[in-house]
Amino acid sequence: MYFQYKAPKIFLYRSQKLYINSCMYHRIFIILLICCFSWGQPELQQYYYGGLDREYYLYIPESIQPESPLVFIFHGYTGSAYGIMAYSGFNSIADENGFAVCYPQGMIDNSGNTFFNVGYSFHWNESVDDVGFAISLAGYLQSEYNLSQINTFSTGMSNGGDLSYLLGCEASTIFRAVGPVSGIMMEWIYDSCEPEYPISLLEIHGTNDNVSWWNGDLEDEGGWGPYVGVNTAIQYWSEINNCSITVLDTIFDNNQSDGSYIVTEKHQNGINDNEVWLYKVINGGHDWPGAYGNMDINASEVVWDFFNDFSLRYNIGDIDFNGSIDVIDLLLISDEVLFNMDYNFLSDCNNDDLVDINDLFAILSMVLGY
Ligand SMILES: [Ca+2]
Ligand SMILES: [Ca+2]
Ligand SMILES: [Ca+2]
Repeated sequence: MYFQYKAPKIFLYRSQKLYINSCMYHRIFIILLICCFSWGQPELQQYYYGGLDREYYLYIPESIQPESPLVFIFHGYTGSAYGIMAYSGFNSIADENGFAVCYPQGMIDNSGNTFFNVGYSFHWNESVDDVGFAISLAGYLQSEYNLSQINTFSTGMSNGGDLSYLLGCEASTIFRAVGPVSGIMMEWIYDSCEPEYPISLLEIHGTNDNVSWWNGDLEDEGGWGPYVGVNTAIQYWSEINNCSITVLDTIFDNNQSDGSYIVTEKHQNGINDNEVWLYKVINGGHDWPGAYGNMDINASEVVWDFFNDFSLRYNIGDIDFNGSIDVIDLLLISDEVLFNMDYNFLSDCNNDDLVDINDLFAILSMVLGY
């Protein structure tokens, strides 16, 4: 079960027949996709965190450059890292664009389903710290594979999208932007969300989503626990980013047999040029567009383009971000070394996790053109 369809039985009061058919269809689709996909893919990796053996897949294109972006992709409730790696097609987007992709695997809950802990009501007794896990793993991968400490992002399907919202709230120093797909903000997350930095956010969501309801579920009728509606969540992120312009548009209805089309709502001109985008899939369901459901767009490409647009361009050694390595940067790093200031990765020219005299000489030689 890959997309939250296998909610506990009490949730199945909505059109059970339709639900089961759509579930079977998606299962067959995913099984076929995985069969075609198995060759040449990364192996499952282990990572010990919070007293647990966690697992993830990491895909790094052969031609990747140092300081390339890192994208986390979290699967849905009862889903798997392998499943979302197969249907999202993110590895080939990484090949074309030069970034690394990490697909963490959720733990198993009391019902025997894989999950990421965002505090669903039936997870009241779960203590798995997926936020801590994501932060820790991001730091490890950045350092181990020389990936960007700034351009690290999170997306995910459904439960994985919900976690991306939570990471936006609680780990905004690690994740530069987040892009939930069919995700929602649990009410407790909405109420407690205070990002250290406001970050850009993209949500792709169907108005007829029968799992993560468009208008939210504050009364907890669906059994996941209370969550706010999509508009409420987008409004919140738009406000914390101080976005002052909203641009509406309709995407060309490329596929007229998928039963849906997409209206975009882009909140722009925010703090640090941040933007908050909503891809509203009119009549769309609980889908990852392009893989299943709406076929007018490829959600994975939209998410990557969004992350790419909001990546910070920088060069190691250009400490003041002005586009050149010069005497000002030399003075800045001298201060950092002399006054033992906090670690700044832009000053760590030899990538040894220290800023010291070696980095000062490295910048000096760059300034002198050696
Ligand atoms: Ca369409
Ligand atoms: Ca500079
Ligand atoms: Ca160094």
